Amino acid sequence: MIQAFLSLILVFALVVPALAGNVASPIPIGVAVASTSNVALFGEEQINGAKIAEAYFNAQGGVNGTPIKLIFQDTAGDEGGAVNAFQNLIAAKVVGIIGPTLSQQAFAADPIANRAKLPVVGPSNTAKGIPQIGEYISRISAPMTVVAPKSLQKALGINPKIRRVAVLYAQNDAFSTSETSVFQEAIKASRLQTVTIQKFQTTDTDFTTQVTAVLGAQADLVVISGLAADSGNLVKQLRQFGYRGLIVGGNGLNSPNMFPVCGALCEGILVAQAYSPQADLPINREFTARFEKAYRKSPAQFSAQAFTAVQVMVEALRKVEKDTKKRITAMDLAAVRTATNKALTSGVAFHTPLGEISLGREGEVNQKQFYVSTVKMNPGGKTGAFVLIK
Ligand code: 1QQ
Repeated sequence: MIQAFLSLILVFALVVPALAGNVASPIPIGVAVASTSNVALFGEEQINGAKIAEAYFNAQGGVNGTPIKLIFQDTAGDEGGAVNAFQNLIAAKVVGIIGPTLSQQAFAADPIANRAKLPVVGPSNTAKGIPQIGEYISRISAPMTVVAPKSLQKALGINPKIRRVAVLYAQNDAFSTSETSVFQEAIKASRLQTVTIQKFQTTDTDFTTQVTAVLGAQADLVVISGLAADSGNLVKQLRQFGYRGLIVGGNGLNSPNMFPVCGALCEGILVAQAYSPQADLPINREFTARFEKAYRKSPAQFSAQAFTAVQVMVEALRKVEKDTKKRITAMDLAAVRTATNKALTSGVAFHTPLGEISLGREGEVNQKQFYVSTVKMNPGGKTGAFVLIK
């Protein structure tokens, strides 16, 4: 009896891997973002947003009745971590990957998924050149070429006397170097003078050199391209040393998790955003209500973008079922990955919390609506909010 049972287990062990060509149920979707390191300041928001999406779309029946399951893998903050997470997810037979958090990581990890022919949707990669990594790479995060200049224009609207601009950026990060070149061109195009360009590292905590240069150059606007912890400390030290002018922050300053870093001194930072929790759209009302119930706070951009990345993946899977008239779970994994990539980049409209978006053939996002917000800190200086500038 026991022997018969054991041989049954053996038969299963031999047969099941042979059947693993099909997609599992629930349908596994990989999420490779940072849950450790400094980059977890962004990653935590992404995980929160993705989990809301998983529950929301499964409550709607998932992919025409088959639920989805998000498989989370920590990328930590560097390229090696992202490569590792991607390899683990490919081995876990996911239909696609949402991630990684940083463009710096995407340039290292995305080529691996591209070679394995599985679709990657970047939830927060905004550097130039991301969709061009390969056929299977797309993003729902609008590139900084489109977004960054909007905050600069707002700063000039608030203070038309601005002439002298100090530019600071993290030189060891692909997004930051990409974004600063966009800012620097916009500064030139606005006929402003760049009085100093200062570099730093995303791991820096002491910005005395850079702050001294900004004050010495008598800048009346500071423009920062970095990540959250470094930029937060930079802002704090600028204010502590006596800089009084406006500060424009890039996408790395788009996280409420930066607020505890600069505290009350975060007040007034201007940032352009691809999302507003106030956007009056049916799906955004659903998203914000569920998010607020789960986390007792309002969602910010990185959470909304992670929700959106899950959404486009789910809608692409639904489209594959509709077009092939087959269930995803009755299809071969490789075929599902290729068909899902096609469906993602077919140009169909997705009605998301970010507004209506579509992904072009090359995988680039088309988004219509952007916002500029200013940071308002609460008394006590620990928490705050991005307040929309009309
Ligand atoms: C990128 C970014 C970062 C700020 C995302 C967290 O925009 O790396 O592309």
